[in-house]
Amino acid sequence: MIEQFAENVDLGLSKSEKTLPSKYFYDKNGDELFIEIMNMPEYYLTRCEMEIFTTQTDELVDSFRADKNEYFELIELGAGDGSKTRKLLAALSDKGYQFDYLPVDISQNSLEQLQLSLQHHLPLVSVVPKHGDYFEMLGSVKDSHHPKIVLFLGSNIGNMTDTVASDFLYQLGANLSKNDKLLLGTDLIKSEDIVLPAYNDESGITHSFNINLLHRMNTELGANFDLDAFSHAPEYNEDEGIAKSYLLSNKEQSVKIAATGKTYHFRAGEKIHTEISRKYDDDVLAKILAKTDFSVNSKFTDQKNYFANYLLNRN
Ligand code: AVI
Repeated sequence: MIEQFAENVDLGLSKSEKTLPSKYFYDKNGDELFIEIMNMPEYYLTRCEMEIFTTQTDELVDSFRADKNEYFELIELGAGDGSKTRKLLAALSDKGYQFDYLPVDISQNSLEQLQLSLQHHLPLVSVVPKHGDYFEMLGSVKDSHHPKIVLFLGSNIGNMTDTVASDFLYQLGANLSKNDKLLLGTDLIKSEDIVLPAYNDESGITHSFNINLLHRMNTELGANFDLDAFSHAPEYNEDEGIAKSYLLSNKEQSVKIAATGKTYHFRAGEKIHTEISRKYDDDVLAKILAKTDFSVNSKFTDQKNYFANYLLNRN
């Protein structure tokens, strides 16, 4: 795990345009900061998706076209704290569907919290947690032959480039069977005055979230990043509908990383690209789905039309 982290960091920091993979945001500290982000006034995404899950629960359940007499697996990729899914789990359980809930998450800590909270709130729902990253989990999805409904919520797909998203959905489709379903949560393309503050909040939580990546390298890879010598610098291109987060070097500096045995140089003002947060519309989704086995069945949006949950059918 540490070797892979070091390898990924070395690869990213050796490029002429430096990058770091966003999946390393999520250690214990990063998980906690992300929960704070979801509660920030500027971060509308979670509230909008929660509104959809709260006000259209029955419609979502109906869209799955599940058979009450046939057991199915409800798999959630990147489950996080599962608060939205709880609405769905409660409705499915109340309506008498037969299913197991399989939350998949890169964070062992989040999975444990989720399991405890579900045991408390929904003791009748059977929970089978899976620890790992989504890509690793794709193969294991295929091991069972029961019908599957996959949840990929929270705009998590937005943290992939379009090419990676398309490839990911292609592979997910290849591991599913005809008429399995995918519920995909996407943040919709909208103006900069709404999107940018969500990634640049007044209280500086997103700053801490981004800087935590450097802190993590200091503690886990023996790096000597001066955390005050970098700033959080998000950008949003409204035409493309893509937000990007950067860490900006406030001065010319060098950083040593013991785990890679190398020193990395940063120019004053040089940026490290740490995250992409892609926003969607029907056309963007259609292009991403073009080479996959999925087609759009229905679309659920919040009242402001900020966020959409697309129900996709595996053809
Ligand atoms: C997890 N993911 C969908 C979040 C997003 O909106 O891209 C991560 C995040 N990064 C900064 N704020 C939130």
